[in-house]
Amino acid sequence: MKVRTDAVKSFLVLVACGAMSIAVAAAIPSVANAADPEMKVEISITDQGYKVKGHTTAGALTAVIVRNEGSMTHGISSPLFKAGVVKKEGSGVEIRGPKGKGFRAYHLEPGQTMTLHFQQASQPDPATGISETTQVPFWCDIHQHMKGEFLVLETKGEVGGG
Ligand SMILES: [Cu+2]
Repeated sequence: MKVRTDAVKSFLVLVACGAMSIAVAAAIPSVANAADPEMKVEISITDQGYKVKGHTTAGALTAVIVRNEGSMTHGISSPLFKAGVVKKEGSGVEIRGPKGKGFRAYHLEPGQTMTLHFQQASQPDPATGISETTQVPFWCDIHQHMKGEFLVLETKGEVGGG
């Protein structure tokens, strides 16, 4: 009887080890994904307004990280989020327009963070064919005096040396 118990025990140990190596193997691809060259723009919100760190380039996938460091609910809205935001992660709530149609804003409670994965294509001037650096303006739909922007740099033919 004792021998049989030991056999069951070592079988269980083997199963546990197997599960662990599967877990380790599964963790490796996500570490590789985190190293993807995604651009980053950080927006912190206080009750006074927005603080923006960073910029992005046209066509680049960008993690726009929004933090509400204020004491009340704040929003962030931009016409360019409608087409540009491919995915939202974190606590933000999407606010729809009248009758639940269309995007209006994202709302964030105090202390919350969300990430908007954003991408804006090059927008060449139809007359000249030249693409220029553009701005993504945004504002708080709750407190309309709160405004900010980040830049989308055009890299084609405009980058200086060095
Ligand atoms: Cu606000």
